[in-house]
Amino acid sequence: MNDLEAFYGPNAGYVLELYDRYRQNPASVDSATRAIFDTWSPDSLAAGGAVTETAPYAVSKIVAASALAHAIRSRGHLGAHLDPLGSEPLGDPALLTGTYGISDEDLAQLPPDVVGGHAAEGARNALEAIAALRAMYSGTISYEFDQVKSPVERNWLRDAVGLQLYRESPDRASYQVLLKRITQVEAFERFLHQTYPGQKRFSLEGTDVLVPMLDEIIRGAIESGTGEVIIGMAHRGRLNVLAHVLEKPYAAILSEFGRMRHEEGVPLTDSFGFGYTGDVKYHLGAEHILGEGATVELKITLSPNPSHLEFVNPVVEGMTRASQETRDHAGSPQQDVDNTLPLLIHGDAAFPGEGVVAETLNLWNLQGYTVGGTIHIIVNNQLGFTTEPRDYRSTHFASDLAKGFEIPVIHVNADDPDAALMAVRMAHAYRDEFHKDILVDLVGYRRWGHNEGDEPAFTQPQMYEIIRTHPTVREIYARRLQERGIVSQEEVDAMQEQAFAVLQEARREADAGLQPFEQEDANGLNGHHEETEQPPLVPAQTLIELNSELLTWPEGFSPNPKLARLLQRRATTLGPEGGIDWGQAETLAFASMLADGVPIRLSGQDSERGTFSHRHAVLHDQRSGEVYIPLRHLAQAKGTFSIFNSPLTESAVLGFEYGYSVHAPDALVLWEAQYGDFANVAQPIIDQFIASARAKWKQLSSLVLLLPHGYEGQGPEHSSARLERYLELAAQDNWRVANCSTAAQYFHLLRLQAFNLKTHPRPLVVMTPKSLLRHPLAAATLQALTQESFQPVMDDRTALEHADAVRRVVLCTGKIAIDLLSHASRAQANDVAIVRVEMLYPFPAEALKKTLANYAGVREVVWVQEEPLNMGAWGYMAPQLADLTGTRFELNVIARPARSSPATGFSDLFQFEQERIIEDALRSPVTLRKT
Ligand SMILES: Cc1ncc(C[n+]2csc(CCOP(=O)(O)OP(=O)(O)O)c2C)c(N)n1
Repeated sequence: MNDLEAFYGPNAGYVLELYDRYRQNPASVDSATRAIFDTWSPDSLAAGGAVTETAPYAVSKIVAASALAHAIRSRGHLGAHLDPLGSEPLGDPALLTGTYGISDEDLAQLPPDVVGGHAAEGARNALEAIAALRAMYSGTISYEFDQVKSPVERNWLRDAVGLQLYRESPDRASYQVLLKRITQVEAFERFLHQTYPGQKRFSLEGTDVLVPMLDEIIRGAIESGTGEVIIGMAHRGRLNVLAHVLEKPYAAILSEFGRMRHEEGVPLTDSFGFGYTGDVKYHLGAEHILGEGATVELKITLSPNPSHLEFVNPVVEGMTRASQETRDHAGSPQQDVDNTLPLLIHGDAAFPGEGVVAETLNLWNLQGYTVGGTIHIIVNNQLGFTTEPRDYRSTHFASDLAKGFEIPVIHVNADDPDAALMAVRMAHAYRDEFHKDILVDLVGYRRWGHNEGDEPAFTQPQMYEIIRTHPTVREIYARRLQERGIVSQEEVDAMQEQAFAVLQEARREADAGLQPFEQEDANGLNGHHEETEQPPLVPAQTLIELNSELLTWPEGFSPNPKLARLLQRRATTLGPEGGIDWGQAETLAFASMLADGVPIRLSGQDSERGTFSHRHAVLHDQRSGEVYIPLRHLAQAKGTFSIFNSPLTESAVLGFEYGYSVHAPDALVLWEAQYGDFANVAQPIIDQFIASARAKWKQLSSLVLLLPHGYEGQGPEHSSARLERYLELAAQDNWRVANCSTAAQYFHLLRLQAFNLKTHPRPLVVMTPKSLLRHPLAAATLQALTQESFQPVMDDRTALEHADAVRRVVLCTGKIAIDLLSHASRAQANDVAIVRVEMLYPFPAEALKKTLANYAGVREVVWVQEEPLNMGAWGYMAPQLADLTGTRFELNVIARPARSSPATGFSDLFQFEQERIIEDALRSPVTLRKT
């Protein structure tokens, strides 16, 4: 044979490439191929000849077998039997023996080594080794690892599969325990189905094995000494998880079905007064301590969840990070990723469809957000409500999105409980070993409609024809165990009878009202709170010391000289001349809180420097690039300081910070929007969590939202933080909404929020300024920081000097106040007082009343805002001001006309309108006192 191409057929190029690799490094090919190549001589190849009479034939077969083995390892999932309903896998020619020009007979002639790896161990020939490989990669479990870039991880994963490290060989009793568990899961659903027909429960049937999978993860968590497992999941199977994993008593769940009313015995009005309005049962969270009081305890937390699918993901990640960190010391928090395990359970339609999933996956390796890996499980019932995969995702697998984040994927058929447990054991071990995310795609089906009132045959007639006759997970597993002589029919029946008997008993209890389930009110949600107390004043000397520490950098550390000069100006502003700007006031507030022992975490886009270059919390050495964070080096600090530039993401980052704040009630957690407008990208986190979680779930948070806001001619998108939306959502004392006009007020507001962390936790929404960041009229003095406190309403000091002359009180909030106060025509407007409403919600009725009482001759109250009439605070203020002013004064408004877009893109129009607003506001009142 002289023609290599003809001899080796289509594999010739591949063989030569392998041979080249072998010549450069013999270890780079597997041992069987190496043994063949050892017999080759480069000269014979150069001459285009065969190496020996027998080797070339063997080599072509060897290479073919080796290529087939490689294809099975990397694409076996395309041929795997994942669908319990029996649909054909996608397949791939690369998985077919014939594609390589060989047959099973050829494989049977070859040694198993040509397949290599662990599949070869124990096999008598290549055919058996390939069969073993197919069983590993294309059975009821299969894997996708090629997206993992690290060879160490890939080898670990291949070994785990090849050695079947996580396939346990349970004893008889363990099989029976698993069957019993699956029986409980099924019985629970069946019992609810029969007892409360048509009531929504979002049955787990078809993916019943999820519960034993969670059991297995929890068992593993106990073994690895994990302190807490935090679970995020949607509606599907949630009641089952609550009952069996969180051990919420059956009777409690059944009584919720039976009663469908709010807390028994509590009059509705009282309940609303408490601020608690509750949620449907399949959204509720729970906590459970396993082994309570024993030496090893594990806390299991199921986060409450809104209907909005997948938005709980970042919240769980944030809770996890909070649970992993200690913060009671100076510097940065100590994180122990082994302490807390996050577990996210997704829907197959929601996972590829909801953008917040990708946003959250992107967090896994970011220093500010990593939690050392999350175990993801897609409960894949192959339908999203009535929508089929071909209509809801563009990729073949529901899990494909995860591959872009280098996350390994394990697919498993939900009718094979043993394989499903193996999948989670392996996932857990990978997470513990590499501290990375991993995903299990649990492929099952949905036995009923989306909810139990739905008729699925309307839309999926063929699928449901199959499901109707498809045996349940329990039936299949019971039969399998019976066939293997592990259980008898009598034992199977007894398990079922017992499971139903327990449920019957629970129902009796529920009907008798013996066990109303009420989670202990650990959050101390207790009625309306009048905010009268202020944090203690910070002594001037303390602030002076902190300020000088903040401006002292380590020996040899050299930040940008221009920045250093700018910052060193802060050394003088605590003197009598003042000039403490917004950034400095914030830093001093933070420093004083750290000295009080309040840990701080702040994140947002470019927040380390600050979008408007005003913060500079992180300094960069000009030569080494090293960073120095002064707030981490304060001698007096008793709490940690964290600050992170976030990814360009709003939903996931805000959700994360919200979760962090819930789980770290000791810390002041702040999220800063680049511009306030961008917060609406995270609208579900605001609506579904921050604004309403307290009322729905008694979940408490003190998260601070910093939202740059103010009309400065930058166009429609950088002017308004949509203040109106936060005010519209304000009720039941759910949060505070503030718009400060001075650095001192901001200083005091932050300290007030920190002060209230323990006694009165509520989120705080702050409109933060842009032009006021360095405006002289917004700057503070040391005295204002150390001798004053937060004022919900700021009176007009100048007007007070001639209060009797005042006829018009202009009420306004935020930056427009400074525009009015600094306008040229202000000097002539002696009869106008400019009063600032700094805390918009809770509405400062008392403070406003007192302020108005200072102006005996006032005839008109005018609300002045830069925003269009249909935006800003007017819609919220109007009825409350009307109540306040009654018939004594005329109540008017000055604003831009109602608009659909918040601001103009034309700077001349902006100027014109702004001028008009200010001049109208400062013009002498024309209205007459009403009778
Ligand atoms: C953000 C959001 N959009 C729409 C819905 C309405 N919805 C509820 S369940 C569902 C289908 C979810 O399908 P999948 O993710 O596969 O979960 P499954 O219910 O099948 O377990 C839809 C569209 C929702 N709850 N949340």
